[in-house]
Amino acid sequence: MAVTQHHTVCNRDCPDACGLIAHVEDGKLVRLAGDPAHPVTKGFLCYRTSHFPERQNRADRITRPLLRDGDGFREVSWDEALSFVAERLVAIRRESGPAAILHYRSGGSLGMLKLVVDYFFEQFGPVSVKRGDICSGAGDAAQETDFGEEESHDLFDLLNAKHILLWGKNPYVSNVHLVPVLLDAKKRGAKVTLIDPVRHKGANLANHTILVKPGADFALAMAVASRLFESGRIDSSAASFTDHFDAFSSLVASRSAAEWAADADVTPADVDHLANALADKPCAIQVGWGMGRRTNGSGIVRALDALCAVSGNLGIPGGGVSFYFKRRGAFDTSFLKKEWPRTLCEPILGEEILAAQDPPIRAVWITTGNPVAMLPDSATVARALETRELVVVVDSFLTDTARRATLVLPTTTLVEDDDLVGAYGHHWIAASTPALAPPGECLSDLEIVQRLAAAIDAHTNANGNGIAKHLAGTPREWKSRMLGKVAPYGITAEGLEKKAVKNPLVSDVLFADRKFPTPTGRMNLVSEEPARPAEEEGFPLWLFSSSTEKAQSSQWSGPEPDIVTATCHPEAAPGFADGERVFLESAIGRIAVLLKLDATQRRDTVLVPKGGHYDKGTSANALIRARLTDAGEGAAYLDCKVRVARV
Ligand SMILES: Nc1nc2c(c(=O)[nH]1)N[C@H]1C(S)=C(S)[C@@H](COP(=O)(O)OP(=O)(O)OC[C@H]3O[C@@H](n4cnc5c(=O)[nH]c(N)nc54)[C@H](O)[C@@H]3O)O[C@H]1N2
Ligand SMILES: Nc1nc2c(c(=O)[nH]1)N[C@H]1C(S)=C(S)[C@@H](COP(=O)(O)OP(=O)(O)OC[C@H]3O[C@@H](n4cnc5c(=O)[nH]c(N)nc54)[C@H](O)[C@@H]3O)O[C@H]1N2
Ligand code: SF4
Ligand SMILES: [Mo]
Repeated sequence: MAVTQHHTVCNRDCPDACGLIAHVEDGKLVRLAGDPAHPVTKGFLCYRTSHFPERQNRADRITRPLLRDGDGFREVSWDEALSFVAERLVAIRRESGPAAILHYRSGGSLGMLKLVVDYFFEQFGPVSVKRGDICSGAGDAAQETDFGEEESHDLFDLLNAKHILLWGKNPYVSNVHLVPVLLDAKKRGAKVTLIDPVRHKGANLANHTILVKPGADFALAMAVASRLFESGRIDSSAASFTDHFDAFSSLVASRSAAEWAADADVTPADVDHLANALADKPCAIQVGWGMGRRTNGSGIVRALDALCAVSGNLGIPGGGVSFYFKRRGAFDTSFLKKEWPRTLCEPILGEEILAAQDPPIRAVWITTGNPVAMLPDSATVARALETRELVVVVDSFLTDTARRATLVLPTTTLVEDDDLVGAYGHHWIAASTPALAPPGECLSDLEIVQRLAAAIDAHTNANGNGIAKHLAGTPREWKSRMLGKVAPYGITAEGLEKKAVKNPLVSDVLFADRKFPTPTGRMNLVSEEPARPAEEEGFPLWLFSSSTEKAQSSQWSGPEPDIVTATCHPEAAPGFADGERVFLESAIGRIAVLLKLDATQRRDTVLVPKGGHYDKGTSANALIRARLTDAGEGAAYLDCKVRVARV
């Protein structure tokens, strides 16, 4: 059989939204490559998606609806599955009101058409939904508070920078298409500094690396600001375009640069290095997403915003403090009213479900998520789902979450996808189309809610006045509907299916006029130090559960490890040997791991992959308490202290 090539876009929860070339032979995905014509993808893909064919072709893919039958499941037809769930949802709505149903949607796909599932639950209910954001809530809140909006400079504006600060970023693993841009910037003379408590491959491309103490970046930023004040290198106009300049100055002056530096466990030379880089404009700050996942995470991002502003790097080409690209900014989602009767806080979802009253949560519908493995405190999330009367999970595999479902509905994967995608690491938008037909009876989330709406209408004798009519439309029609804002620029669904286009609604440099969409029109400088987590007696090591190149959150490409590898400095595990099987214990749980000793790491950290399998004992979230960040209702995944213990 000949191999055909199909152009599409990656919908994974990743900053890069790559153009993909899917190689298909005899209806089977044999290879995935990067689109050479995409300006950011540049013809290459990350490890996890290059190896996606192994996942796509796994024998344990769910291909028919599965209905709970005792401890296991039995395969049922779509008709049986949908009439079962239509009947149950309608009964719960009638008896307890729609707020008794929770729709939880996470990041399994960043496709915009997934919002049609939200729309279904708005039309059917509105039901209860989550609030807050485990991923970027703290940083989002920081930038919205400081600037009144959250956006980034054009990715290629980094080529105008003299200095680039990679603040808590691991580009080789979680943002691989940033690497060529950094290398190009270096060729043009830019100097790169990495600030990260973990020594990773990013250090190879950095000219200077600072292994800051975990969660101490606020103190580090204050140390740098202090040096800038002392040496008269503060932007003289800063007081005119910011609020709280005096309060910020007093906060910086409340300790000496040396005291702040000691608190961050960095040398005065490191502080000088950063102050010099910021003063030698333009200096771009690239803020990673992981650092915000701390109880002081929003405060940390606010401190970096402030550093950018007072050093005069705001609003200039090659400067800025870039955290998140507004990936939905090009799309029209005004069909959603977003008026929900009740919201449950995502980082503490397990407790929230268990505690909900008037009405209690009776049913949970899960779209594009594996909350048992990926939310903190997996045990409580698992218990919350196990004790509901109806749990519906739409997925392609029997995940930790799906195994706790009443009904599992089989769905499409990223190469069978028909959707619109924006990126949170650049400004190009694109549309996916299926490279191949899904196996068995898998349906897209869109088709599932369209069919469910019809089943509900039949059940309620709605006779054409039900909800199905609101959801009608082919994927192409839904794409066109969401492209209303950019259609005047000649952007169409057909066009985007062929070629990615830069969102025409963005500017390459932000706040060039130093005007901000805040209530006062000025930038908001942080003026208080956020509290750091209390020490935990007996648990000396900071647990880093950060992205690994082999997995997209809990979705491994290729074989999933049977045991977690935990990397730490030999002195962090005295008396233990490299390769030894040990326990990692936190205040709430423990998992077995294989120790890997690495003398280049700090002595107070231990590193495991972020996504694992809870039932197999490979998920870090068995150890991590459900705690909120200081703002934005994010999850403080990284404020988890552990110890190494003998098996
Ligand atoms: N391969 C792969 N790529 C991914 C993902 C994946 O699962 N696998 N997930 C995707 C998703 S969902 C997202 S949101 C993004 C995640 O993007 P990030 O959260 O930014 O990615 P990570 O690589 O987990 O973390 C980035 C870096 O932050 C550092 N860091 C942690 N705490 C601190 C701190 O206190 N101070 C400083 N200075 N640095 C700190 C970590 O050591 C790490 O090197 O990546 C996406 N990309
Ligand atoms: N310990 C720790 N935990 C973390 C993090 C961390 O750094 N450390 N990071 C957090 C972050 S940043 C994030 S974003 C979350 C991610 O949390 P989740 O979004 O829950 O992560 P995934 O494991 O990717 O689960 C997505 C599921 O969606 C399914 N899926 C894929 N495509 C589709 C589709 O088209 N339709 C449907 N219905 N399903 C689909 C996949 O098979 C997969 O099971 O994890 C968080 N959890
Ligand atoms: S996961 Fe990210 S880097 Fe990998 S192919 Fe998809 S968009 Fe590109
Ligand atoms: Mo994320």
